[in-house]
Amino acid sequence: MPFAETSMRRAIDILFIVKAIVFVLFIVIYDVILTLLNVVFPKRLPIAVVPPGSPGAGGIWPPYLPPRKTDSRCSCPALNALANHGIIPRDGKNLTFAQMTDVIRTTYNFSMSFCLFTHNAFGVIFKRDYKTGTFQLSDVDVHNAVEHDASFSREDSHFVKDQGAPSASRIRGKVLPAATGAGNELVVKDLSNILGNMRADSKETNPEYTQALQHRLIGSGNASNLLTVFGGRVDDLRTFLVEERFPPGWQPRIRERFGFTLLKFFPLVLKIELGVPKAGKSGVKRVNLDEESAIKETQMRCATPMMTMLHSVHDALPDSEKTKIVDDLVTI
Ligand SMILES: *[C@@H]1O[C@H](CO)[C@@H](O)[C@H](O)[C@H]1NC(C)=O
Ligand SMILES: *[C@@H]1O[C@H](CO)[C@@H](O)[C@H](O)[C@H]1NC(C)=O
Ligand SMILES: *[C@H]1O[C@H](CO)[C@@H](O)[C@H](O)[C@H]1NC(C)=O
Repeated sequence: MPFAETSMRRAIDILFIVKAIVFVLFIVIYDVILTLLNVVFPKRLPIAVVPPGSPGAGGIWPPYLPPRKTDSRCSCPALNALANHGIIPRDGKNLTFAQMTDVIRTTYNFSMSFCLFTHNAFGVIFKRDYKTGTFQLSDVDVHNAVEHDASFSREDSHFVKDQGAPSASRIRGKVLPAATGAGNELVVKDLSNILGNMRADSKETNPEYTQALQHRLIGSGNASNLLTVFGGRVDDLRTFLVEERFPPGWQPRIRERFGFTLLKFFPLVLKIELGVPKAGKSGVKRVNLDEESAIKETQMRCATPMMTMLHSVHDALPDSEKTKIVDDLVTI
């Protein structure tokens, strides 16, 4: 019955749209309420942002281990860091969206509304169910879904297919040196400039370069997170972006009691994106690769076989011993 089939499909489409509208309305109202509560309630103390009992409380993060070859990683430093610290499974596999919402909220202090919104959006982009769907980190990297060219921490996928590993030279050479803040931090206009430079460079060198509007906004969204979660601080970002690890004692710089809301996020994203100098315009400070980066990269490559060994020792230990041994090894 083609007629019945069409009307059925139409009914399903309408149901989907109605559900989406109700969901967005719910998120908006929820987000406004949390934003207002943030104004009323005092901020958390800088050392007490992570709630007691969650990983990172008191600045104590579970041990860091760099990823193994078989582990799944993606182009997002924030998600990789969670796996590198064992806050989500270290292999980066069999993750659920609901689990991610929880962990991201307590680790980076995004608001509940922010997490519900972004994770449902990921569910839609990747066509998985929010509650039951599972994914592994590398699933995030479908080119031009979320992952896109001219990233802060990755070479374009045209040049480097595996987007799971950060490019230390890019971060150390093109991102961190752009900081102009008084305390060596990246400020809004620095991030706009970096994005402008990255896009101009990619356009020049990458024959497959694209940058659709949604990718510009995701890029500026990343920038806004570097500014808020990390306060733009270069010293913290060096560890976080290059090693995808939390500096010892680190806590998110978002201290609002109910987390970072969408109402704060979107205006900042727009501010950064609108500040991006148009490609080809002069006056953009082009920063050069510092020599330190080459040395550091060699050191990282040498450290890899040792880390593989460390991983196998770590895996073989009883749980009670795991934390202690790795901590000892890391402090050597
Ligand atoms: C994924 O996790 C679920 C429950 O969390 C478990 O039942 C399932 O066996 C896991 N699958 C794999 C491939 O690890
Ligand atoms: C933003 O983050 C996504 C991963 O979450 C990454 O694929 C993308 O390249 C990043 N964009 C920029 C400009 O860093
Ligand atoms: C951040 O905000 C939430 C409220 O959404 C709060 O319950 C949580 O303890 C905070 N987490 C962190 C890491 O700050």
